[in-house]
Amino acid sequence: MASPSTVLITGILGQDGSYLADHALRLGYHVLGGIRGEPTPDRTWRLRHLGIHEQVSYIPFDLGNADSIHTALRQSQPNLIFNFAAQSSVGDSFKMPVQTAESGGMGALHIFEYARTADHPCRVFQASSSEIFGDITDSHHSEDSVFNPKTPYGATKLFAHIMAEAYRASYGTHVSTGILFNHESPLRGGNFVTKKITKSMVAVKQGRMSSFSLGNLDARRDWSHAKDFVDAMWRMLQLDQPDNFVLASGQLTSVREFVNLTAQALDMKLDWQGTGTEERGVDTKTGRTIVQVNPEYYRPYDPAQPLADVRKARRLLNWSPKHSLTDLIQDMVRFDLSHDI
Ligand code: G4F
Repeated sequence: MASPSTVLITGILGQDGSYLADHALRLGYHVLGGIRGEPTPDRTWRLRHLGIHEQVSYIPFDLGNADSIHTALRQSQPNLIFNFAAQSSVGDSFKMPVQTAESGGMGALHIFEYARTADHPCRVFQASSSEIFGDITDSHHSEDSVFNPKTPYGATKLFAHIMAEAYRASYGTHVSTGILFNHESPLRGGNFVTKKITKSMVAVKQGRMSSFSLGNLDARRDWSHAKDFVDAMWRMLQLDQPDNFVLASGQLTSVREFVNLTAQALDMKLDWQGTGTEERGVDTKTGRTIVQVNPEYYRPYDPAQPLADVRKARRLLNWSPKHSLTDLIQDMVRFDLSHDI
């Protein structure tokens, strides 16, 4: 029987998994990382950066394989499970809808099923997503808003979200979900727009790159620091009653404005010229084009993100974010100035 303080984290090698592992270790928990494949240095860089790689134990865990999931859970008997593992890129979900659904949908269901049948107390956090809202239907979107996803990623996340509710209602299983708006950090993967921007702008500043391309500059997102979200997720599993919670800052910012704020953090300034695919961001000091638009990065469907209503999380979790968007960008830029990851 595992110690009563075992936390199993799926997706521990990603941004949220790494920060959550750090949080749990600081609180004295035994942290197990469920991973597919080997914990090689190139895959464990986030845990190494946080200085916690040696303190984490790994267990084979393949979200696309039911036997692997049940074996890992029976062997480790965790008391808390944080389920982050999934194909997490909305953009990539258009290219691989089946894998997205298998890992993100059925994988989550097997975890809930373990928690339902376990002979020891087991609480689950399921990473849900603002992508489950789909079209904007309210002035502010809360846990009770209409869910109408249009992307394969959003549809998959909604399946797991509703299953979590079904397990709570039908069996009393302790599964909470975080309806997560965008959350970023220095440990964010380079396939997401924020990291692409900070990393590219730093490379331009350091003379290692002359320009880079983005897709939809008008897309607006609600960006928070991942560290703040991890704190809220932990609080969710401390509640007696499991529930759903929207996590967000409540503020929308465009991709173009994120570029401007990154430039500001690097003591640069851009002048935007042209429109549509001809739009470009020009460095006001050098007159050189730094940012271009490449329609290859447009998505088949890119729904506008709604404004978030975060009152429930603030009230019931007694949670408030510690980082502003400026703090987040400064943190990312500081990291990118000294690391090429
Ligand atoms: O950074 P993104 O790829 O994040 P996206 O699609 O909003 O998804 C993230 O947030 C969701 C929660 O809201 C999570 F569920 C999900 O797992 C993930 O964490 O793209 C943000 C926006 C999009 O509108 C995209 O069209 O940026 C726009 N964009 C413009 N140019 C770009 C680019 N996105 C990427 N990845 N790369 C570009 O060059």
